[in-house]
Amino acid sequence: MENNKPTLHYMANSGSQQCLWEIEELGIEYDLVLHERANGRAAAALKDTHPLGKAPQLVTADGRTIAERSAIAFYLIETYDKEERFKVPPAGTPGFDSSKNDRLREEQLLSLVTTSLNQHLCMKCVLRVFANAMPFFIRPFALGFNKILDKAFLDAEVDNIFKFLDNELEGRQYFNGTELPTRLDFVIQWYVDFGAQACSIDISKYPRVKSWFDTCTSRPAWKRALEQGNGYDLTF
Ligand SMILES: N[C@@H](CCC(=O)N[C@@H](CS)C(=O)NCC(=O)O)C(=O)O
Repeated sequence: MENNKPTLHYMANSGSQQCLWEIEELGIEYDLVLHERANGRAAAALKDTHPLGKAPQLVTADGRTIAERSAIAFYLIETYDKEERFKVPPAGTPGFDSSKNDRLREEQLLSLVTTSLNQHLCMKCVLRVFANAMPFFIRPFALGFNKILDKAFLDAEVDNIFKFLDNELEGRQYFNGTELPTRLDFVIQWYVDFGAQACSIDISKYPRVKSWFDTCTSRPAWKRALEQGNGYDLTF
């Protein structure tokens, strides 16, 4: 497909919203293919465009399909942010402390949310869904087991990471200390939202994270993305 526009494969109620938000921030022309979930899972059609069969996927203007939000965020900024509005300013930019906002810190934060935070959130979420799906006479035991696991292990891990993220936002509106969101914000926003909506994490306990979250979701581009997509509700 070569039509000079990228195509975003968007699935309802998923992290596709963050890619659409980024595209709307960049203000580029794009095509959108909306997929519904099939019994909560990825629509089969998503396998037609990429063997992993997950959403989001971005088909570039020259026909390459990219999976993984973080890679999509990287590609979009590298390709379309010609004025470098959503990039981390280079070292030496007046008024910008690049010693604290370098690529290494960015990699650390991306890895933290995409691996450590993600695995704990997914475990919390899957265990809860599993317990709720149990026959009624087993359910209280399964829910009790979840509570023990949450208390003994998962909640403390998640809390530690959220506190770390909160500290990383000290004195800054966005994660890189920039005036506009960068790749870090586009990627991290999903994990925070997933935690808040799907895992009932009270983000008001982390005031800087809460304020950053509100700043992100009050941006006109975020709201336009919500209008363009076919649903963004992560509570179930
Ligand atoms: N690590 C991937 C995750 C992709 C992924 O698992 N997407 C979810 C939606 S947020 C999905 O397609 N779920 C449906 C399924 O697994 O069947 C990314 O960051 O893009």
